[in-house]
Amino acid sequence: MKQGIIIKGVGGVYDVKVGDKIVKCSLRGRLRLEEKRILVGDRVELSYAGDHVVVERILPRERVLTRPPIANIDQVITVFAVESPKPNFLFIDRILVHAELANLSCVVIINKADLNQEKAEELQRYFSKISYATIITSCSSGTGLDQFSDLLDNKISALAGPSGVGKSSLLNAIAPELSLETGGLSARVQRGRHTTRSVSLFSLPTGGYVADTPGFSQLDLELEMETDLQFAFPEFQNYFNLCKFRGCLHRHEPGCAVKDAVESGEIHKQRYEHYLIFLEEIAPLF
Ligand SMILES: Nc1nc2c(ncn2[C@@H]2O[C@H](COP(=O)(O)OP(=O)(O)O)[C@@H](O)[C@H]2O)c(=O)[nH]1
Ligand SMILES: [Mg+2]
Ligand SMILES: [Zn+2]
Repeated sequence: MKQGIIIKGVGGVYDVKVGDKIVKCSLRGRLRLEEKRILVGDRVELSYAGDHVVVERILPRERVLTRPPIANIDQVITVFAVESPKPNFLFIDRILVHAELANLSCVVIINKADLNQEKAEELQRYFSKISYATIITSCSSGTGLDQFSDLLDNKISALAGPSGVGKSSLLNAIAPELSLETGGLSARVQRGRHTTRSVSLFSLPTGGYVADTPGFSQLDLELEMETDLQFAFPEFQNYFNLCKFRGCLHRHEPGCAVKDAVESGEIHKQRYEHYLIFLEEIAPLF
């Protein structure tokens, strides 16, 4: 029985990557009845009946990202530009937090370095300090593109970031045969036409798969408790056990080691402010 990976699904027809081919499949009736939602990234077993191919079985999933829905995802890659558009740090943190809560490893790409190399390095220091792996790239000069390509090698990744930062350009640079449209406008037009945005994976010649996503505009956190949010901020880890109160939310509690670390500059004020914004979203004070 052949195995493949679902890379796209529209109206009950699935594109499955099998070896180096893409095969159109439908689902075995039994699977359709089970209503187990099949996701891009799912590894499946196929059976062949003449030229008709059906998905027989979905193999057990490892990690799942729920928004956008991708099975067996290995990493989230946050992309932004040094300028044009200016980095939106709240949006970047939203993506990072979302990935952390899904227990996914996260890499930060600082693109358009050709526009301001100094700023790119400053941003790299900022994110490295929080403990994120970062890559400085430029589609114009070619900086960092080999590293970017290596990062995607043999993995399933989601590229997340706002429109215009160069996500499609980065993918075109390492896999020209994708010939993705760039410039941002076309993507917006397309979104207007299809109200439900379905995610699909691009298959890379080097063996990886990548989803080009607009980012996570909503932070619908699947948290058991509001005390879980602090775990999504790696640089808080050394402090929150030192807070005076167990269950400290690092908001207004006295003897808070996280707030002290913000005061002394060990934790970046902006990150703490974003923590408070997210906390307010999941656990409003009033
Ligand atoms: N200067 C510069 N422009 C870039 C770079 N990467 C992409 N762009 C430009 O930024 C615009 C948006 O790129 P696009 O790939 O469509 O961004 P996306 O919306 O994130 O997919 C396009 O006009 C690109 O030519 C870069 O590294 N440097
Ligand atoms: Mg794009
Ligand atoms: Zn605290």
